[in-house]
Amino acid sequence: MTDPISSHRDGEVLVVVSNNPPVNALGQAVRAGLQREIAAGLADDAVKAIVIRCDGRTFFAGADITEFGKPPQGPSLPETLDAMEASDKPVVAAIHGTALGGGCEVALACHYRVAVPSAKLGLPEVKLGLIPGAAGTQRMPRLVGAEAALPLVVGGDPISAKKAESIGLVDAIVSEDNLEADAVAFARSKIDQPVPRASEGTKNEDGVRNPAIFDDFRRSQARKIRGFDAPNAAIEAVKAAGELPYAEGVKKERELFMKLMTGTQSAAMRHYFFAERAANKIDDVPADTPLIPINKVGIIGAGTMGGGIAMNFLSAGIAVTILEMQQDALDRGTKTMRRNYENTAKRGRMTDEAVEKAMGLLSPTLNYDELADCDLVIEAVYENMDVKKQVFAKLDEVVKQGAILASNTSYLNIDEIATATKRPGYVLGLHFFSPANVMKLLEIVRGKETRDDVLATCMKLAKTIGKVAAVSGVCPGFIGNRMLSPRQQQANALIMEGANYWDIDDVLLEFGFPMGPFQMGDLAGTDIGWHRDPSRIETIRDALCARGRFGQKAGKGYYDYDEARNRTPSDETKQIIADFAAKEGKPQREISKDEIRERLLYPMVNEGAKILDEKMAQRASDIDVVWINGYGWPLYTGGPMFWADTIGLKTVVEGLEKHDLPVSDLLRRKADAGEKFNR
Ligand code: 3H9
Repeated sequence: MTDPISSHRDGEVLVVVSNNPPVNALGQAVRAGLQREIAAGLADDAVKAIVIRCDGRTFFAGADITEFGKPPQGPSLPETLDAMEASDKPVVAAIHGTALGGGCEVALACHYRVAVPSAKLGLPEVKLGLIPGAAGTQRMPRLVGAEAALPLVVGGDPISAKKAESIGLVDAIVSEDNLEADAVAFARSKIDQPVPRASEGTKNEDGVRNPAIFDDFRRSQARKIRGFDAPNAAIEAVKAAGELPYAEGVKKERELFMKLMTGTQSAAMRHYFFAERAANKIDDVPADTPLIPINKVGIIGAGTMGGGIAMNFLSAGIAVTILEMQQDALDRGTKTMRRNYENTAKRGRMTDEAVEKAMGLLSPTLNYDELADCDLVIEAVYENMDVKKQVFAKLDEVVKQGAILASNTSYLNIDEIATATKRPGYVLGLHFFSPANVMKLLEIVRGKETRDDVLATCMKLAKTIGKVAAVSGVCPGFIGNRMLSPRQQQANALIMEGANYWDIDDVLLEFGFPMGPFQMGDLAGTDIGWHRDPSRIETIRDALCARGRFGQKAGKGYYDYDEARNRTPSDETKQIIADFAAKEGKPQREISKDEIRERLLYPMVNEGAKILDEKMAQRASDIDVVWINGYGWPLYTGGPMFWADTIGLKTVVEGLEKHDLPVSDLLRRKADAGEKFNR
């Protein structure tokens, strides 16, 4: 293996360069090289200053995550950085790309930081269930103050070079394409001056003067960090930076870091990091498959779904032609999109120009012929096979050859839809989740004839529009909804056996879901798909609708709602459920929360195993990606399949058997062999 670290001289400045593609992760060889070159620079009297920079697309993007969980190999990052900061010769970080995690900590241990305008800096360790572990939580508040450090360390989102300069994290912004020379000139201007060390900074005193900032910040983030261990540890570490001398603060950081590193949350979140990237790869489609250029997208249907889908492309700068059957529906859809953008702008998350730019790319139409030159058309019409087939037959007629035709169906058979066309190879499913402009997941449904270039193009496109994609084979409900179905069946069965419906929601909330199935029903509206005949009562939902219990919008559904939309269990709903159970002769009993959790979640794992066995998902981790991004499965458990691995597949099998629920072949085989879904 070639040495990733080299150095060269520019007069009295030593330039240390890392070349460790793809992201200059700080693996053992990089740390060793940095330590060696810096020690050499410090020992050489002719060297008066040092610049550290990286080749390739980015400054160090962090510690090498693949090394986590393995026996540590020296030198450690903290010791490498301490030796560097201790130098009396100025050390300058020259930053481009993303200085993240350990990379940002390298920059913090340098005496100065210069960055190109497009650079970003951040401490995203919380997203891996960790906190910075190379003194980032101690140097950052001392350099920029606790108040500015909190969002960086606890939130984990990177900031721009400009913002970093404004808080004192970056000393100078240099020209975009002259980084090394500008950094060398900057370093030269600091020769023979006393060096500022972040570890000796005093900005952290803001947290001592006003200790309320920590609790205030925790409160402001409460919803976002519910259930996660790392953000609380991060707050504690930043607070410690004000309360403890530097060396003790570092010790405190290490303690917190090690506890998180050896816990299941971080293991789960690291699993997810790689799962998301693996999901992007299709095993039997070569990585160099040529892509179909997508410059113009057609959307059929301007309702909530079609409009939301369209916004993804508009926001990414891709022209969209949106088609409806009636002018008023088209106008309504277009207006809603504009209103959504304007609301985003009002919240300061988009400029007015960006709103106009996005809307300027939209062409509403009532005429199919205007879709002729689209490179991709996505239909988002009513979920009915005959309707979908008519739409696809029409599209096949009018849209140019070589264009991709996609359905947003959430459960219909893509292969059957494809038979309505003479180009089944260009047909696939692009299943967006509502609200489609917000939800991260895109299930890409691969038909039996879908071509490699069509799939590869859509995978790439997903990234362009900021989605997390996972490929599913053709089966009813694909990966996500197929696994939702047994959970819903159990939820319905449980309430008929005497479980409180609010206990079912609470069990899922306690597990970490944002809401349970009955809250979800109320949010979406219990009247979705209702036949609208109050005298025909065949299900609990029919009974709720017959009494005007349409959900949150009516102030009552499964629950009663107050003005602030707080829910309380409803006596009327309890009676409706009790009457149904009595009518069906279901004996009632008390049902524990443990039983509820097992009966809701284990059948999902079982269904996931069947999906894997039938090769409807490429790998178990793809299923985790679907459930985390599309259905609110808590990230800190790693997704259903990783969670099953952590509690043990034998436990899952025993639980299913205890409740007389089916166990799939694959699940049983793996449990018997002591195996896991994820390696
Ligand atoms: C840390 O630093 C802890 C310290 O505080 C404590 C030290 C004691 N390691 O995302 P991409 C791989 S924790 C190993 O597709 P992009 C990635 O798996 C770390 N591998 O590219 C992928 O591999 P493959 C804190 C890594 O352009 C390839 O690189 N840092 C690492 O869309 C390309 O990645 C972070 O959390 C890594 N650190 O985005 C930053 N990073 O091609 C994590 C990436 O085989 N990284 N890989 O699938 C990122 O956020 C993005 O990768 C980045 C580039 C924004 C840099």
